[in-house]
Amino acid sequence: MVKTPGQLNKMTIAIIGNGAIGNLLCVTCAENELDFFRVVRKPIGDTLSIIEQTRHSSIVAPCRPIGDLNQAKLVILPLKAYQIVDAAAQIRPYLHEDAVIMLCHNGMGTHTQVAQLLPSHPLIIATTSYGAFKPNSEALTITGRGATQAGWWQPNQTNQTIQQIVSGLLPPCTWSEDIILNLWQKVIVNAVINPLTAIHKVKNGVLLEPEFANQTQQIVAEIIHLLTALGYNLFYPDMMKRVQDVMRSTAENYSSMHQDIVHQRRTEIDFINGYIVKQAKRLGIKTPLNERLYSDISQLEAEYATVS
Ligand code: KPL
Repeated sequence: MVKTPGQLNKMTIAIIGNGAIGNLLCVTCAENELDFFRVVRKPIGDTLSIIEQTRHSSIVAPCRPIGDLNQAKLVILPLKAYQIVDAAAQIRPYLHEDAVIMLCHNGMGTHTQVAQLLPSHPLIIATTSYGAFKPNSEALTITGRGATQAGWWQPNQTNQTIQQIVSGLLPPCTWSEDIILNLWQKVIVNAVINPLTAIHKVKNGVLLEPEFANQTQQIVAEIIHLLTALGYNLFYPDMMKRVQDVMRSTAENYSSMHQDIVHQRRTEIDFINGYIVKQAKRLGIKTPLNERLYSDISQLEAEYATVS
């Protein structure tokens, strides 16, 4: 049965952290008049300033203590991939027994660990092409409203009310029967765009230039080879088109990995090209270009880790 807005906004949502996608979710919770709060590590104000194209506005995005998590029936972890497992372990003692957990980040490999850590909590995995960044901890710039794919990790754990709420958060949202396949499709895009833009210090659209064609083709071909061995039926021309479409639609953006490298932050490489390399090694498959990108980005991270 479809719930009325009144029934939906009685349910409390908790958003973990103060990342760009987390704050974007605060904006869309506010737009949907949902009851929500944030759980953050460092104290920040409750007001969030928003810039979207030429519009400036603000919302109240309350921060509450971790102990209040037991009031939330939907707990979203819109964090970096490398923060997920620690965050899941930290929130575990405070969760309501019926809470549904939702992950939304680039890369792969965290969901199995979260499912093991929180076995009694239904898990939603989402991937979105919405874009946002934080000029500072109390501001958010929304660069694009894209689309979202979401799916339940265990098909027998679905909850229609929560599904309806999630559908309204980063719309349009399609529900997938095989969200892992959708994550792989996104990983192909990230495995090309993220390391290449970070290494060459360019915007996403620059990768459409002919000098990057060979590398783009080889990265995609290596991943398709791996996916075929894993039993997936993805076609090289479709995936090339998908990668180029994203380069075009986000041409003016700097990828998240480019931004991480510029700001000397840890990147999600372990969960993108690193994950691909690990899976390929397990199956005895060669992915030399993915290996090189993995090692180049890891090297850049190691350089600033030793300097700072
Ligand atoms: O997801 C992205 C990212 O930057 O992490 C893409 C799709 C490459 C857009 O910039």
